[in-house]
Amino acid sequence: MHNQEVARVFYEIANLLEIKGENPFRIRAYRRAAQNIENLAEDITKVIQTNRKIPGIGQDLIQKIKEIIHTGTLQMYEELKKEIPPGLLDLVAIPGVGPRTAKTIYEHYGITSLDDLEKLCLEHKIQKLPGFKAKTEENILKGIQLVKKGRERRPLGLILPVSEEIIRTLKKKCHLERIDIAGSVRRRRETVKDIDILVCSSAPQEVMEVFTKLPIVSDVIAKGKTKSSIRTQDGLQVDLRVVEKNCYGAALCYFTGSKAHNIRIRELAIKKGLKINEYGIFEGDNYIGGKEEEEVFKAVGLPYIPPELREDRGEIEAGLQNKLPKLLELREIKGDLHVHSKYSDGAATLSEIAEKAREMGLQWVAVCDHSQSLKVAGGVSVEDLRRKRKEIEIFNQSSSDIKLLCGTEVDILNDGSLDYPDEILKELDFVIAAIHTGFKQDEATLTTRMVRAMENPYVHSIAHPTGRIINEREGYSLNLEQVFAKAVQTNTCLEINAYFKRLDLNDILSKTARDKGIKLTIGTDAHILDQMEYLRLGVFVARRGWLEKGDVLNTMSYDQLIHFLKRKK
Ligand code: DGT
Ligand code: CA
Repeated sequence: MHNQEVARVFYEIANLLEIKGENPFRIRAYRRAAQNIENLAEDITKVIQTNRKIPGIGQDLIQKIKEIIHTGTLQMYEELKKEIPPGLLDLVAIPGVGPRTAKTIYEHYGITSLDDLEKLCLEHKIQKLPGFKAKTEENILKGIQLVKKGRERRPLGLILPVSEEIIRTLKKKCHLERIDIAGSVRRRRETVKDIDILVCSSAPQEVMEVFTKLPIVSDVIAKGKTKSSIRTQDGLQVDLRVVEKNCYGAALCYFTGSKAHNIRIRELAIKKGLKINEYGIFEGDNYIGGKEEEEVFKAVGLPYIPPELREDRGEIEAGLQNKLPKLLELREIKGDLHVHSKYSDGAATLSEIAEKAREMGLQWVAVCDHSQSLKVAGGVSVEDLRRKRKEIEIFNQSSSDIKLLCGTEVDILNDGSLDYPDEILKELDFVIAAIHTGFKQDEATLTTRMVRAMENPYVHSIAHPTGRIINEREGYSLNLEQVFAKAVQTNTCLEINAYFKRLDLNDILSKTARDKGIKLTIGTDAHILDQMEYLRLGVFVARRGWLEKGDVLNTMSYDQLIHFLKRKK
């Protein structure tokens, strides 16, 4: 996957140009291109090879992308970097800093490192700069914390494709009996520190050779007979272990974790006079099993526990009482409840969206474009919304398999009213309401806004309810207890936004919502077709939140869904 690499270069070019004070259109073009590339669910190399269009990317940028893929960098970027003091780009990467702020700070204090900036903030020297406030300083400090955290843990949505690519290559090039992703990636945690891979092979040396020479490798940290570690060009660590056939299941359990879950399993084992570790299940010194994961659970009196639940959040107790949930499966999902089309800032037409849904084996899609006042995101006027509805009606009449729902992601305005009048909302199949402005309001104001939106009889769900963006922004200050209570009272659903940086509601909050009887809606928030593939990330969150088929609207057939959505009205 070169997507991240290419996107990063383009983002940095945009920042460098901004520091230099270049043409804003040129800067925006690079940033948009970077965003669209980052959001591709497929490898950009493939997209370019097959001559497919990427929005915002013309011939000039395609040449640049090819150069990055072939040489690992871009001449023009390297030249630009020479014009800017080293380290300044690191400051720009801090959320809440940006090129202009970084430039001002640099001009006054001459610093270019994160730690120096943190020190200046703590000494309250930043708020003394012209045009800076105490709040700016506070936000920069928060931003620094986020960057530090982000260096440690990256979003699953970016790491999963890398893991899968490694597995594919190893399978193709080595003699393997078994191979699995373990660790937090297998448990589908929203962010991960590194990739853990487990292998069983009759030719372990060959596996180590191939692994340490993968094209993504930048350093080999360790290369041994049974364990090797590499670092990718992106700075991500990947560990690979080879284990014997007889202990494969026990090792897979051990290296899947979580650590907290493993501890509970071992305690149960001890109570039964057994010992369980990565080498197997033992009675005294006698090996009595461990080839399959199921044997480990069985030995301690548990049914198989899916990896997503292994966090010691009640799965052991539930398992012992045979009350584990029957987790939602990706194949049970029949549609996507949040996709943007060309009507607002999406790149695809209605029929392209339908075609993508067909390809993914879905049955329907709710096309939810932005509402009229969200001008930056191509908010749809009332007139265009009616045109869209007509187009969807005609589409549905002629489509025998895929159905579209005419939806909107209506803005919750600053006073809590909605960005379309009720007469308009009531004509739509599906309405999600979202906060896109006034993030910095206080808890009471934000909560009241959201609660008011839920009181509207035409609002079915709240999109990305907490507003957090992984490694970039904390959620809005909301009183979630009140939000959940109002959702119950008004029969309003809450979204699990499946976009890789959002995953909001998260696993724990999804479980809380479900326990209260709230239904969840999974929506990818796709702005380009490839992003519809993020649907699985939404399912992962749901599974980590103990959700079953009946807890999410996405498992309904089109007719069931339309029937259900009428209930609120
Ligand atoms: P992360 O931080 O995203 O990499 O999360 P994990 O869970 O992948 O953590 P990692 O990579 O440190 O370890 C992989 C698994 O190996 C972990 O989930 C459980 C197991 N493990 C690692 N160290 C220990 C340990 O000291 N004790 C136990 N019981 N298990 C361990
Ligand atoms: Ca790990």
